[in-house]
Amino acid sequence: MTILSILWMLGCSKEPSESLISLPDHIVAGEMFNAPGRTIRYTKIEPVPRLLADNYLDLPIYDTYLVDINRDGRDDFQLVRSRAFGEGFDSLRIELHPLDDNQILVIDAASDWVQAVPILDTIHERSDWIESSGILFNTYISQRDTTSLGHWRNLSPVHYAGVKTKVDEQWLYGWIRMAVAQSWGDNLAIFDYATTVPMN
Ligand SMILES: [Ca+2]
Repeated sequence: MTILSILWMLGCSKEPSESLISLPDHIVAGEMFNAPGRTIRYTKIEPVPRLLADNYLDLPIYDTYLVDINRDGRDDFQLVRSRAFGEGFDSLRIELHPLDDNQILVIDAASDWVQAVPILDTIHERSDWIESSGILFNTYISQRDTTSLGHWRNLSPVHYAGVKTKVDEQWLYGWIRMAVAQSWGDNLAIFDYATTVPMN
């Protein structure tokens, strides 16, 4: 038996390890329609819910918006806006909470800053994910000035939060499109969202 035929036999004896159910391994930010290798479930929100008002003092102390990204009747992510009062300043924070075992994309795995993904960027497993709450931005407002921290501050209008949900122990990738108004810097709107789904 030649070395070549042994190598051929070794190659043939390899068991297929991949599941027969085909799961897309990424989604492109802003992707709404099915593409080769990816089935997309897209949801547009009407009307656009605004989490924030024109003046932060008019805002409720706490409010939330739930996202059922694959529309199976079970909420997957929660946007939370909370307002707090400190000594000499108020603070206003927008967070993205993954529910159940879901995860969100952050700027690096050691932080909890939610990444603002530009349109057409690929969201995939090699990104940095956390399963705890992440912060879009945190704003401190005093009589003198306003300071914002976070990847979503001072952005051009539309960006995407990368998310993933666990289905049958495998990950499905998704995005949530949001905008931060430039006039005040802290006015967040949610427009639509999408996720990959298993392909039949
Ligand atoms: Ca769901």
